[in-house]
Amino acid sequence: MAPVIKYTKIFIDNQWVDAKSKKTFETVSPHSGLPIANVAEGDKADVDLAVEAAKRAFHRNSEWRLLDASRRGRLLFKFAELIERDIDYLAELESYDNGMVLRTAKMLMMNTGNHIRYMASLADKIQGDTIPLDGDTFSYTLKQPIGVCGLILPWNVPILMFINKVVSALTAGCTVVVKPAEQTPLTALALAALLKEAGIPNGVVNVVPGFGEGAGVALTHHPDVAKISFTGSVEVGKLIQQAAGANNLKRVTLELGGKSPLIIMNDADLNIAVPYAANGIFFHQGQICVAASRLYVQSEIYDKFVEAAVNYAKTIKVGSPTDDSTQNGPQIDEEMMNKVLGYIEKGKKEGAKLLTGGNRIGTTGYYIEPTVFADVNDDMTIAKEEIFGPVQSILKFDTLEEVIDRANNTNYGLAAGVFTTSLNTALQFSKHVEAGTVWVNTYLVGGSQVPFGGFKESGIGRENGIHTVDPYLEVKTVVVSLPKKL
Ligand code: TXE
Repeated sequence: MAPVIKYTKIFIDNQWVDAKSKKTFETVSPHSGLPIANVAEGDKADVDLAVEAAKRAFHRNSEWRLLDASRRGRLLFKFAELIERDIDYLAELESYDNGMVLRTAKMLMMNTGNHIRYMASLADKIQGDTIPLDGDTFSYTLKQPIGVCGLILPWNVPILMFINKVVSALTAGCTVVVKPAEQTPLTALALAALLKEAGIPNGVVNVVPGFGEGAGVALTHHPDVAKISFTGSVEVGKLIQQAAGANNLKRVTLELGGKSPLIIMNDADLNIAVPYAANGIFFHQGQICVAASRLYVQSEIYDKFVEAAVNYAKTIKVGSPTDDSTQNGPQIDEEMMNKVLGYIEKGKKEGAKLLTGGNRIGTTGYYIEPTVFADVNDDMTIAKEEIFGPVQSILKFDTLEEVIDRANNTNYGLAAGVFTTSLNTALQFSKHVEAGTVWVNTYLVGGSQVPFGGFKESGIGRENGIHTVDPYLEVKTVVVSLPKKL
């Protein structure tokens, strides 16, 4: 049964309101292709109201600013508890709006409460230094919240993205205006309702659903927004940097795409490497920024590996996100499905060997067969551009040095992996590959404690880890003159 949709309006100042224009847009089920709700479509007028509310809530005398840091943390602990109370409902809503396999949504939700607690527990540990400045002085630093933050979310893992950004910003003491992706607005609104229930003061969290060119652009150009944190495409990331430069030099954190290389050495244990490589690209239908989308296999084991990879891909069960046996669900929407199918056509045309998959499944919803290409070379489009779909591209290499250079020959730098039983190979590769995360004999393992982000065009800044609040803070130096040193 479909989950009940409780919230479809804009959330400003702890109130649910229609768009000023009264416009709405449809959010569509990726499984059926049918609309599941009409959601208020915010644009500049609504963003202006949301930013005003967030600015009021950030005033030095506001309830939020006067709250002790430890109580700010505890308020977010309450949010974690409420998420745990509603875990099944939130997972169902995520799966319904996004097409994420329900089991996957539940698995991701299981850790959400503790993820929030990790970040929120940093609230009363934000502290400056005392500094032995020369002269008759006493000098120290304060770390203070940056102000109103615009948080622009993607559609691939909507709950996780909301939590990473909103909880980090609130832990720092900022106030926020969130713009969820137009494909998946529902869980962000449900989470806003939980923040209100947890007792978040008016105006601290605002959520304006809408489109990139409407609400998104309004937020990135708003002079009272001090910072944007964005996860999405490189193309839009660059526009956000430009918008920041064109007006108030907003601080910008970007988590963008990837074309992550996974290296399988001759000495790797194939019983482990084959399933990890498959999961690295097929998990969530390939719609993850760290997808292992360039799979480099060393020449001695190449044929054997390719055969095993194809056999593995053929076992992946694609079907309705709510079926217990389903491993892969649909792509997010028709546009993305067609984009992925377009890449598959290009792969065939440019001479890669299609060994399994390659087609849309059925005519309802946006399903694609798990697809494996072998004999891919570095110049092919499927080896260069982010596909964001269930397409495994296998390339051959001979030496470690060669594969490091080839792995780095891209504008991206989000993640990388290596399967080997040689410690030397693992350490050399990890040192020289240009990527924000490197996995050795594993892939897709992460968590609250480790920083996440990209080199090169994969992004700017890091989320998670002990420094997750830093991008939401300014450092202030205070120098006090003393009559004379005693
Ligand atoms: O992303 P967009 P799309 C990659 C992936 C995918 C491609 C396109 O390769 O195929 O991006 O996906 C908002 N100003 N990733 O089109 O457009 C938009 O409304 C301000 C990687 O969905 O970048 C949405 O909320 N905001 C990725 C968000 O930006 C704007 C996750 C992302 O949309 C805007 C998703 C503008 N001018 C896609 N234009 C990852 N890194 O995990 C759009 N938006």
